[in-house]
Amino acid sequence: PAGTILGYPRIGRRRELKRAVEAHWAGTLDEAALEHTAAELRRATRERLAALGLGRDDSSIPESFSYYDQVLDAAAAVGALPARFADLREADGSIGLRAYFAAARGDAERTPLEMTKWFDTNYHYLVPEIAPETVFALSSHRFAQQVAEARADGVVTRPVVVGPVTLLALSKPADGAPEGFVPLSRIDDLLPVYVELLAALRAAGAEWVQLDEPALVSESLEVAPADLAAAAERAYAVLGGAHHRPQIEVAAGYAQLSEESWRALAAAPIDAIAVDLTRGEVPIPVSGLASKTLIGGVVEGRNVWRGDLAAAWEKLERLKALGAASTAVGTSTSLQHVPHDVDDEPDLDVRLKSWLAFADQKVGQVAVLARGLVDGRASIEAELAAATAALADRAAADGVHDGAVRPRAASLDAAAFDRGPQDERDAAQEALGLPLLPTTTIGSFPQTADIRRARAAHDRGELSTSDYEDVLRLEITSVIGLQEELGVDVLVHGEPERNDMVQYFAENLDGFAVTRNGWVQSYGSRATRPSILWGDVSRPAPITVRWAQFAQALTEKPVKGMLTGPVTILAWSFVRDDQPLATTANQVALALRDEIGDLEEAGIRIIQVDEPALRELLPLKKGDQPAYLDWSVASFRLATAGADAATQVHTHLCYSEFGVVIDAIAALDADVTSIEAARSRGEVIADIAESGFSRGIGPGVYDIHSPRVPQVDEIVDLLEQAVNSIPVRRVWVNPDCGLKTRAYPETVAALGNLVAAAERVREGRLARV
Ligand code: THG
Ligand code: ZN
Repeated sequence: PAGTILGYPRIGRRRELKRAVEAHWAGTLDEAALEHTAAELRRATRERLAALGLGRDDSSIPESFSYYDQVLDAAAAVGALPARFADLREADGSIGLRAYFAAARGDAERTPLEMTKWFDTNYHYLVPEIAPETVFALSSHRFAQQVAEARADGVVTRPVVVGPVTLLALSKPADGAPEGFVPLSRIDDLLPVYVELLAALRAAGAEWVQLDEPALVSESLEVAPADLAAAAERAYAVLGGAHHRPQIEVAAGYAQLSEESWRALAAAPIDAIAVDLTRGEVPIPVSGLASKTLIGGVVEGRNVWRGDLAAAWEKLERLKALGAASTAVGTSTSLQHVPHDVDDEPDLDVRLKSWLAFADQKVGQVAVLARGLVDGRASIEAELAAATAALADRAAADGVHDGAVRPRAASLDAAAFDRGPQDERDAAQEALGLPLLPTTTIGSFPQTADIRRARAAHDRGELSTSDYEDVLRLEITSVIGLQEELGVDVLVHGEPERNDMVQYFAENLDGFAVTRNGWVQSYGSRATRPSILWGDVSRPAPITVRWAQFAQALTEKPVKGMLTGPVTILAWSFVRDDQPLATTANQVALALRDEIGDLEEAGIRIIQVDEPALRELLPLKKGDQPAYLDWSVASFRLATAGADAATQVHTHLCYSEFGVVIDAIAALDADVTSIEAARSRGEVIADIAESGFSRGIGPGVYDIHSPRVPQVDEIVDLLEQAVNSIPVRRVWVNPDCGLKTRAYPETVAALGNLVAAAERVREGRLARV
């Protein structure tokens, strides 16, 4: 085929899969009905892709469905689920939905697989656990069944499976594996099962298979690029040498394929290589290409911009010059990272829509470029010109360049990024009168069904703004009262007015648009609707001041003002691609800086600027990391440096791998930082102690992802551990993260124990002085 995509959203245009899967989990939809819904969804996807211009019979339609996660799918296919799920297998030993969903979600006796970020995207995959004794055996026929299902409808699809190198490179050693064991060392044991899988796919009617190997682009995995390339060389010699197999396409999206891996794949007995030409360059000439198809990923799979089609065409021409047997067009990654369809957005401005491409529009772009490859550039001149015109229209549009925003960002000096000496701030903040080991929470309190209902009714216009705000006032009053009763030292208003910590700001800042149906899978059945940051960002009016002020008026204790930081606002939105991220981040920072000024004026003395995504956006290529850390830290400093010395600035970071970014965290120069530490508390505290981190620090003392209530003694132990390696004056006491997804009963119990533990440790300390 001349054109294809590496994958398509699988949640459904109206999140049909989420509804069906969650109903199945709740016991209201049986397995047969779930399978039926999933099959209908797959059928609708194939028909749509065909209607958008992919061929029905040339393997250009990918079969990329997943009930939960593609890494779990591959692990299940090769039987690589941890032993604790063994008794959930079917009678014949295969892995059915029961074992599959248990591995994804856990149950009363079994912890689920860990979840972590898929490369530098907002998608989370499940981490397989591999032991020296893990037995690999073909254990699920789903991939082959889906090929046969499509064949029955007259469509020849190309199954998409995470490849063996990436599967092992993304796995972690199972508990109890010997020190130094590396899952990738099991590749030779795994390959025969992939050979069997390929044979099954061929037998089911697949003419091509796509094996996804994005690990080959990363420099941020445990295994070095040269070792990944060596594993790929071995793996594809074996798989390519298999007798009964479909043609093999190896897809390496998300960044530039390492040179070693490029050479290895070019030399391997496979049939096609898909490369990312949006975040990577056209690769260098190498031998081995004359027998292969090269698929140029020139259509971005992870942003929502229509982009420069003529430039994409030029890249394909340069790819052609490498002399492969044939050249095709593709997306840079699976389209799972973008929403379904711009035409499904009745509320979006028509002019903005003309600059956008969601999954369906991107498939259309691939189809156009594919036609060009077959019939020549002249045949697609009109489409190329239309895309160029849309780009020009975008570049010239009001709002994309806002005369009031640019001069301010251009005239910043070093002082704008600097809060001044820490000792002066410490002295000024004494006035807050906080006790030793102050207690606080991260910001959100449980979002009750009542609040969600009220917001939904307000959005639909069925609840007046004043009635909705009455609901919010009641909730805030109750949250403040609860914290006073519990004896928390630094209070929060609980954020009942926010649907999502990024979307809320996007809705209240100029330069952003929000979608109605633009859902993107985050993990499993969960999705977000990322905002679209399309123009210069400014703040038409204060955003959080009113609710902060309302809450502060209810109590003598300090109430924290709660803001989302610039890096996180960018990380969780679709960001304009026509200027450096640093420029955009500083615009957001200036809007937040003004918000902080207004909060101070309203009497708020502690302000938290959350950056949970700081670690997530870290680039895959080592060479790109310093520049990223520079601009991300600078934007946070720009947002916060206008604060008075007496204002205590807090920040919060999620996810626990801090080692790599600890210097950056120190450079944020926040007065107090709270971090998630539940899963690896010892390491986090050691990292902090070792780094000589000299600010206030709150390593979370309990895991908010579980309804379990931590006991006072446990929290006391954790606090003792913290104060033994970090100066006690620096230690704060808080949960790991926001409480939004928890219910009230366990929240009240847990916070009660947290306060009691802080008091006990405090008394012990004072008694010793
Ligand atoms: N906000 C945004 N992006 C994020 C997070 C966030 N990305 C990373 C991380 N947090 C992802 N975590 C989640 C957790 C829960 C849900 C989605 C992402 C979730 N979503 C609801 C669902 O799918 O049913 C829908 C929520 C809604 O109605 O808006 O539960 O916090 N922007
Ligand atoms: Zn968090």
